[in-house]
Amino acid sequence: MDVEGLKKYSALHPKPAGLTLQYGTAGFRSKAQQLEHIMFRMGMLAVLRSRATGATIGVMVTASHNPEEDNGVKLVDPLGEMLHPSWEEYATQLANAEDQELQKTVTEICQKAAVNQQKDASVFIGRDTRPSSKELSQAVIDGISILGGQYHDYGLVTTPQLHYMVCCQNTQGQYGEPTLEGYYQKLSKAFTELIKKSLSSGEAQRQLKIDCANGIGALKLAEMETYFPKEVQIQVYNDGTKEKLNHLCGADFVKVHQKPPKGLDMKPNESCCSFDGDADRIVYYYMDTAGHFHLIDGDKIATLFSIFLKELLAKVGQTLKMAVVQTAYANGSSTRYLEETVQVPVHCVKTGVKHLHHKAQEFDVGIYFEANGHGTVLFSKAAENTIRQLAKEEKDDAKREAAKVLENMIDLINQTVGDAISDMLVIEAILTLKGLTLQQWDALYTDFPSRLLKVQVADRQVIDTTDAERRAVTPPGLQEKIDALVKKYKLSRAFVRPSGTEDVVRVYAEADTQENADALAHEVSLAVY
Ligand code: 16G
Ligand code: ZN
Repeated sequence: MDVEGLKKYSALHPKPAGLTLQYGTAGFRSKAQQLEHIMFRMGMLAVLRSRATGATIGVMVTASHNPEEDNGVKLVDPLGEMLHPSWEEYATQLANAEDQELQKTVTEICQKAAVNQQKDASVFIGRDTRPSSKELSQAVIDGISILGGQYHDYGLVTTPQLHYMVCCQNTQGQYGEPTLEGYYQKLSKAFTELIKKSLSSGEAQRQLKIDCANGIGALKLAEMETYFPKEVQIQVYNDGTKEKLNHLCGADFVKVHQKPPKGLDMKPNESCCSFDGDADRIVYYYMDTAGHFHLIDGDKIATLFSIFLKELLAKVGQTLKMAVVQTAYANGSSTRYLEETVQVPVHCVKTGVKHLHHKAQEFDVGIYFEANGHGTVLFSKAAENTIRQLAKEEKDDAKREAAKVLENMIDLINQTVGDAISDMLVIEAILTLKGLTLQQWDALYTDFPSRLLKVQVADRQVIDTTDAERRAVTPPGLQEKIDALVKKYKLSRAFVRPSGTEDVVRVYAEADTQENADALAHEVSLAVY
């Protein structure tokens, strides 16, 4: 290790004394001014992780749907997954070491994680459109360089694009080319293959209005224009040329406020969707003729995917195990519909993409979505091989055709992480192939009335949960109080959990009417104090 160089560079990216931050569900997130040292150190950590795994590691500079003034950073593991939990601890340790302890901390991590400091290291970097992102990614580069790592800076990319690049690189091109062109070509080819039959039968062009949250999604959709399937006519709104990132728009805003974003004029029954600030989430919506707003969230996207994939799997006649993974926030009506009507097993896990992704890996076809619109589908290697072989060799026409559709779905879906652009194309393809309107999709089931509140408490960590965050084990007595409140209402449930990204406790309630859901959430929030 170049000790003098490390001293010099860490002085350029000094840690504010006493500041401690934690690598949480979404990596590090904070006000951008507080993150220089974090970025420098995460560049270093990526080098160590690369040496430990012998693979390329990703570093993404973004704070997703958070305000423009914030920023954040996440590491991407070799196959495009989130950083392994065992390394989150090292990330936190390195982030919080005082400047003079930096070298010692790196040595300690290398010992604990058996990192050979002599090995080569390679890191891919990406960033979102925040004004602070460029400079912060420069600090990441400094961190990589000081430990002797190689890097490739992709500059402005969506979070899922960076995940894709890392996966392509580490699978020697099996997943695709690690370039933006490779990504656009892979998606547009699979999409066109999927819908070409419907088009020859005279299907009209699809129209879609997209709110890009004034973020990276707009840039990437513009870049994709030459590749973009002509079958879908898109109109981009909130492209970042006029307004601030995520301000009164984007997937998170639309989901939380259950209303259309600013800057998108919506006529009755027009199809619309919103990306979030780094384009890893998507929600759909429309306004009916009476002017009522209808949100189609991650739960309904998971339902659409499930129906479609289940039908195809039945057609190819293979016993492939399919399941849906949700979190406690999934609307109870979606869970019931999936289990009873679609008849697919549903599993509930803790909030955070890594938990959903991990669980979905247990199945041949694992569909996961958070209600907030982050999700994707994972196909096991065995399932993928079977499907590709059937698509090529199966004698029975109907079976072979179904296998081909599945094969194109595999190529269209970004299996590394939720991806707004890819999910949008999957949705548009399914709606086209099934001849469904947004209204028909929305009508599959009706959400139970629900309410999500946040409560400020002295110390949110006193609340500990179990059963995928659906029950509180501490403080003593809290769960009993919630149980008693839930009993007062029909068709109700409620839970509390400490947020992993804000200093608040979240309270969620469902009940038979909106008034009751509101009342239950309110009463539970009083029990939390
Ligand atoms: C992060 C998670 C998201 C989760 C949210 C919950 C990732 C990439 N993102 O944004 O999946 O829904 O946190 O936030 O895992 P909360 O803990 O504050 O409720
Ligand atoms: Zn995001």
